[in-house]
Amino acid sequence: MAHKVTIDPVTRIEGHLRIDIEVDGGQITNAWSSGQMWRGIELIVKGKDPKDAWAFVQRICGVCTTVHALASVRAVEDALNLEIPINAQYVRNVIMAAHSLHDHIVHFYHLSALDWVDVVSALEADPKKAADLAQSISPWPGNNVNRFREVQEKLKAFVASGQLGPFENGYWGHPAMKLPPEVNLMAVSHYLEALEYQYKANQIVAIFGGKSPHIQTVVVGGVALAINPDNEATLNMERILFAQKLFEEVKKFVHQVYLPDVIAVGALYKDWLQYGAGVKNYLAVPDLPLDTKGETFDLPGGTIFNGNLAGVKPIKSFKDPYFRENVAECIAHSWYEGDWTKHPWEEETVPHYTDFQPDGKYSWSKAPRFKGEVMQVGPLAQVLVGYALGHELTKKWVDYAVEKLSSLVGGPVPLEAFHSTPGRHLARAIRAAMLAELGPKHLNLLTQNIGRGDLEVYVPPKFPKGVIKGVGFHEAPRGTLSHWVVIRDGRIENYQCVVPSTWNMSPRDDKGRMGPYEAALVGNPVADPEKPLEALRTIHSFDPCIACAVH
Ligand code: NFC
Repeated sequence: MAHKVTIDPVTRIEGHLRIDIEVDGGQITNAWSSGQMWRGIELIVKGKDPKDAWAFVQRICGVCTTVHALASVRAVEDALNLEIPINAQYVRNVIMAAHSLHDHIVHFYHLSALDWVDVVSALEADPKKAADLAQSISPWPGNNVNRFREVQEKLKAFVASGQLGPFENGYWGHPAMKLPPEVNLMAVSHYLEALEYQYKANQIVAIFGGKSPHIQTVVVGGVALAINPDNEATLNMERILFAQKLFEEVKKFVHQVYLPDVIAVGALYKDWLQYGAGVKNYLAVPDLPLDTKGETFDLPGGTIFNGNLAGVKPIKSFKDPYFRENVAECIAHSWYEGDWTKHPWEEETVPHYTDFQPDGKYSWSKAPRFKGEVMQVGPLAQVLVGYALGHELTKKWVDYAVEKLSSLVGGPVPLEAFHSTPGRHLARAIRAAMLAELGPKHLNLLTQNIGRGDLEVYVPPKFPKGVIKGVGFHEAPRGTLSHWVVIRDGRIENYQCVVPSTWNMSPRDDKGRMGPYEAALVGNPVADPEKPLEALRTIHSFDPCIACAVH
C-alpha cells in the first residue's frame, strides 16, 4: 500500500513549493510538484512603457535579482533590433558572472548541503583528523586544525544553548546521512566561510549594478553607468581594481573549496549517482556575449534529447530561430483558464483556481515545452551542452571533476553519472569554476576597451508605430530564462516570462508527461516516509525558485 506524503512548504528555497509523493516498498513511485502562489506580474506591466518593464519584472524574485532585468532589456532591444555598445555588454557580463557565483555558493552551502551534512555529528569529530583529510583534498588555508577546533567549539556552544537557529529542525541522525564526523566538521567550517565569499561576489554585483539586490544600471539601450577612469562619482579605476581583487578571492574559494567539497560529497555518496536523473532532455542558451549583436558568446547553448550528447544542437545567437520558434507553454494542469499550449507571444494569463486535483489542475506553474518536449534546464544542462559541443573551458573543468571523482571513488566514473541528483550539484560547481575565470576575463575586456578611449555605454531606443515583438534570453543561475514582449505603438501589449524554475517545476502537460522535478523524484529511496530527506535532496539539487517560476 503506497504511503502518501505532502511536503508543504519545501524550505531552504525561494517561494512556495508543495511536493506530493507516493512511497511504496521504500521508494518513490509517483510525484507532483505544485507552485502555491501567483502574483500576476506579467499583467502588471501591460500598457506600460517597455523601457520601464525591467524595473517591474526584476521584482519577480528576491534571489535572482539581476536576471529578469537583463532578460527584459534584451527582449525590448531584440524587438527594436537595437545593438548596444560593447562596454554595456561587458558590464552586464561582469554582473551576470558575479551574481551567479554568489548564487551558486549560497545554493550549495546554505540551501542544500545540510541535506547531506549532519551538523550535529561534527561534534564527534577529531579536528586533527579532519584537518589532515581536508588538506589531502585541497591546499585551502582555512583547512587547518586550529580553525576546525574553533568551529567545533563554536558549534558546541551553539548546540548547548538550545537555540539552533538555521540548524533547527534538520534531519540530524537520519539513516540516510552517511558522512564521517570529520567530513561533517570540514563542511560546517566551509559553510561558515562560504557566507563571507558569497558576500564578496555580491559586492561586485553592487559595484556594477549600483546596488544589490535589484540592480539599477541595466537599461534598454545599454547601461546607466558613466565610465570615467579619474572621476570618483562614476566607474573609475579604483572600483575596477577592487572588483578584480574580489573576483580573485572568490575564484580561489570556488576552485579550492566549493568544487573540491562537491566532488568529495559526490564520492562519499556515490550510491546517489544512480538516483534523480528524471528528464534527460536538456536546454541551455548561450550567454556572456562578446560582440554588440549577440552572435558570439563565452558560454555556449543548445539542446540535448534523451541524454544523447552526440546529437547536441547549438543555439547560436540572440536571433536564432531554433530557440525563438520552439518554445511553448501548456496549462492543461495549471490554474489558468483553458487547457491550451501556446507560443509565449500568443499566450494570455487568466487565473482560474480549482484546489489541488492530482488528476486535474494542481499548480500555478505553467508547463514549458521545447519542440513539444519536457526539458531540464540549469547548470547541468549548460555543462552537458558545453561538453557535447566541445567547449574548451567546460571540457577542462568536467574532465578535472571526473578525474578527481574517479580517484576518490577508486574507479572510473562515467559521464552518465552526471544525470543524477549529485550530478546537478557537480555541474553547478563546475559552472562556478568556469564563471570564476570568465568574470575577471570580462572585467579585463572592459578595462582594455576603456583604455582604448571608448567610453560609450548607451544608445537611446526609439519605438516605431505598430506592432513589434521581441525575446530576450539569459542563462540565469537556475537555467534558461526568456522574456517575450509584444509592443504596440510604444506600449506593452503582452508580456510573458518563461523561467528556469518553471521549466523544472513544470506540472504534467496535456499528454500527461511529468515535469523534471516530478520525474527526478520517481525511484528515489526513502528510508523513513515521515522524514523524507531523500526527496528534499533531489528537489534541492535543482535549486528551486518558485517566486520566479510562478510570477
Ligand atoms: Ni528566483 Fe530565478 C529562477 C533564477 O528560476 N535563476 O530566472 C529566474 O531565481 O532564482
